[in-house]
Amino acid sequence: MPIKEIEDFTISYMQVLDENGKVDKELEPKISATELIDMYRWMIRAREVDQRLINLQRQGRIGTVGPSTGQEAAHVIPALLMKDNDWFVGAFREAGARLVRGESIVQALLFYNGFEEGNKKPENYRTLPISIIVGSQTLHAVGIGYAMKYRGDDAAVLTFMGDGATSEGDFHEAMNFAGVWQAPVVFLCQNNQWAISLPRHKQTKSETIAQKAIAYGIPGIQVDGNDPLAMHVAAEEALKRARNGGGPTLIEAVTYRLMMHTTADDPKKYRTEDEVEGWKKKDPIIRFKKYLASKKIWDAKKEEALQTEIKAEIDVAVKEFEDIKDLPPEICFDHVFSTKPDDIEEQRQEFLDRLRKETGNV
Ligand SMILES: Cc1ncc(C[n+]2csc(CCOP(=O)(O)OP(=O)(O)O)c2C)c(N)n1
Ligand SMILES: [Mg+2]
Repeated sequence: MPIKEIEDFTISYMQVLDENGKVDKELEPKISATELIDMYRWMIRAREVDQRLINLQRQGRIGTVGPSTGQEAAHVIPALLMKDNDWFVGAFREAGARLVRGESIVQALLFYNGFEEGNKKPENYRTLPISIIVGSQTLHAVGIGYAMKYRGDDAAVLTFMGDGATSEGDFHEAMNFAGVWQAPVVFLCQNNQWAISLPRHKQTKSETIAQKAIAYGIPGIQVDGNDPLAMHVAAEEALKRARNGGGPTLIEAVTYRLMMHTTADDPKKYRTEDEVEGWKKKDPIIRFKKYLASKKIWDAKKEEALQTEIKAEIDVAVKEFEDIKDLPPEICFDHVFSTKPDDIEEQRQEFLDRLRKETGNV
């Protein structure tokens, strides 16, 4: 029986800046010195806030945190390329990108202390709250994208998910309909090699996550997610495609979660120190700093000034957060439904009674 080849598929991998900070001159994007420094500042801000959140959790001053240290290039850079009228539909490991979108450090502290106020957005602010339900946000992103296309709004939606989310049905339904409807959605998968204790190879048999795009008829690319320049090139192209009516894109950003899944997790139980050490050498911040230094736009003095400035900014935010007095612990019951059902009110009462008994002062 004659066999006819119908289609031939390939998946590309892009790296512009290697682990040693050496740039591929042919692929190097033209980015002004001001913008390059801005990219670096936001990545440092993300890293410092992340590390402080872990410390505060360890001191019992905030609740559980899911750190994003090591993944800054993968989420901060695409967020920086967004326009005000683009929609940000995140998961839970893009804290730095949320800072870029204008959320404050105080809001992050509120959220990680269990107060939904941390998720409050100003009116008409095109950023959805953190989504803990793995993969679910991708459907919201496509719904928003479809609505924008219907209304003739020429903005893009940037949605984030982890490698683990790609084995959820939601992700596939979202990709399928994004393809069918040519919705202006950029799917940005932060493949950090782990879904809690489940390694990437037990998550999917596919060689790459990027190739999943092929099944849905949309462009897919694998990018070195620890390379800020490659992330810049890939995200800019995908966002432009979305805004110009070219439909969705899947970007697989190959990165690594350098810290624990959340502060309630001990990664030593399921992965080796050698693996972590290997990835530390690929840290996006280290290589980007080398690149900036090679361009003679960054030095030790500037680094010190930046670190001092950001640490002071975080100190102020922590103080502001710890000085907030008017957030009663039962406030979480306010945000479950817009019209409060009786059983939620009963639960609030039960919670208050218990609190009164335990503390005697509510
Ligand atoms: C639908 C659903 N199932 C399970 C969980 C519990 N859970 C939280 S995070 C996580 C792993 C997610 O892995 P990945 O998508 O790779 O994101 P990462 O945590 O690595 O950023 C799981 C299973 C959840 N939140 N939602
Ligand atoms: Mg993961």
